[in-house]
Amino acid sequence: MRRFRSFVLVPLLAMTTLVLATAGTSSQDRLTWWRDARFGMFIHWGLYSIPAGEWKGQQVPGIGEWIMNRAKIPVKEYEQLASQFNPVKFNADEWVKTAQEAGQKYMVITAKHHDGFAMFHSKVSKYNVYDATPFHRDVIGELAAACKRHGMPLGFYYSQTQDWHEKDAVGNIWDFDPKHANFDKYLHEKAMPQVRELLTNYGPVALIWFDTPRDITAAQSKELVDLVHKLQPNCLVDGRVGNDAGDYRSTGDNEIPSKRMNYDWEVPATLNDTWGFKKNDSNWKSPQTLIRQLVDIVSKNGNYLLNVGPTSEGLIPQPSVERLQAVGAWLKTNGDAVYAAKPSPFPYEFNWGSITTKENRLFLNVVEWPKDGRFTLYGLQTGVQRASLLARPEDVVTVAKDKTSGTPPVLNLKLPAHAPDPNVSVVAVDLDGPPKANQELIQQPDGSVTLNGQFADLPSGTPIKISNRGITSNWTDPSQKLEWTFEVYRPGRYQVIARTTPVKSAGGWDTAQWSGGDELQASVEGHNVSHTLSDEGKIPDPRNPLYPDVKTTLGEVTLSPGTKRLTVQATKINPETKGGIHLREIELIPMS
Ligand code: JFZ
Repeated sequence: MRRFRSFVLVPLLAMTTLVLATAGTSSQDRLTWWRDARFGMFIHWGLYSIPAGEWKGQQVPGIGEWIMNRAKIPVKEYEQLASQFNPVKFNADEWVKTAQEAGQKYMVITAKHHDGFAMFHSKVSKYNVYDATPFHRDVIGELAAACKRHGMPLGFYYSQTQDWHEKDAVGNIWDFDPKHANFDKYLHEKAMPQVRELLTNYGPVALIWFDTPRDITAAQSKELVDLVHKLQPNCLVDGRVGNDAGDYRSTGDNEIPSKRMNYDWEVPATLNDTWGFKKNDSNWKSPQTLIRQLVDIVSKNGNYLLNVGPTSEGLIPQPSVERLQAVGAWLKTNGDAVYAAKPSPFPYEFNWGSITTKENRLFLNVVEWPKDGRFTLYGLQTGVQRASLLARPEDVVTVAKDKTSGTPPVLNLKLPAHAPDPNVSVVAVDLDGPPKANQELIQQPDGSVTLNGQFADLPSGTPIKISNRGITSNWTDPSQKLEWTFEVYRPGRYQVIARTTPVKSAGGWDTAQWSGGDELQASVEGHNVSHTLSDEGKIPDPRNPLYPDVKTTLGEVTLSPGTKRLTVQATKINPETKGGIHLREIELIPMS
């Protein structure tokens, strides 16, 4: 009887536990640690670190891990790289320490990228780092062990649809005929079995980071999510599993939205212009840009997954290490403004920096320190008790909160003449209660008004699309228009500036092109100004140095105080403009 009981009871208990665990683990539960973490390390490492952007003596444009695709390298040639992969300087503990010193609270490494090569000892395919290389070690296993030793949550990137080594997967159209591909076969015979290996053999997994959900059905995305949560109920799934099936949303690469998002999201970002190591890519972002991006992302309710691309020797490039150390040093002093911080009470961006919050505290993450120390914020509704510098709490910050007639609530701070930090200085503002702010678009203290596409009113049924950064696309019909409502407090003459963006031309991987030649008309308070979109120069977006805007002055208008409605319409559209007009923002800049 006892044997019978244990024979029946034990599996029943296990199943019940599993069902309860799965049933009890909601997306919200899984996300708690991830929301607090705010900042993670992405690692792109594989065979592509050997060519490092060069193939047969030629530089291959674009991101390094795509070299097999960009150079159309046949599988038989590319897989020879495995015999050269011997990263003897790889030290997993060093990598974890680098992430910790940077203040990164989780790590995500490529377990299998689009090239199909597994960085773990897979029984599903011999095309892996343990079986196919002289290195003969399990990279994922060693990193998982090091992460366990140092208490670092570890996730795995897995390319679930693109696999250029397999005829039934997506992406390799130079060796295989896509018409004969059986994706479901690939999904069930390689992708899902390998995901199962990752979730079975390496202990607790924090996150499975799927990517490029091309040609994957909602049912297939759900199969992947169910597999993950059945094996490890607490494991997160990112947004690129496809079909909105993830625990959070993933933006495009290096794509920081232009407004606060009321959902969980993460931006994968590069330190230079590539994910996988490229020997000739030294376009490193500055520490100020990285810290500015971090606080900007948190101010909009996002996570920052910042990438390193180790070399074929197994080393994280020194310029990457140095920049990560600078971010980590900043976080040691100012981390309270980031970790477990919540987004800004304002839905829009500020030119001077970004706002993050925590309970009854507002953090002004100031990049552009005011010359005379005078800082003004419009629209904060919650009462202010005091303000101080996170880096120098002993410094005096005086506070004056006015309600000057005709303006929103005004917070005036008198800050020390010199910023405490060369990159981003944090002013902690203690409030009477949870931070609340005006939500409408308003003129800023410097007199400017920024009308980003994310805040535009689109007529119902318009074909125009707006990206996360506010960029219009599919604007090819002159009858279409965008409109904004905003508050003006200061009468006067204003320049009307159109900020349009270059876009990746069809086919050319990284050749972002700008054609112009269209004519835009802006109408506000009875004034119409119009001009042909002509390149008056690039305006670097400090939040996204990879994506400068192109400036065109449409004209000048006179505005009186009050609520305004501005309409933009294209009076002429250049047929050469691929995908229509790519407007990102309209800016009103005071002339005086
Ligand atoms: C993908 C990969 O192709 C790339 O190699 C890298 O791993 C990156 C993190 O992810 O690239 C993408 C995927 C999605 C978008 C852009 C680039 N997107 O949604 O715009």
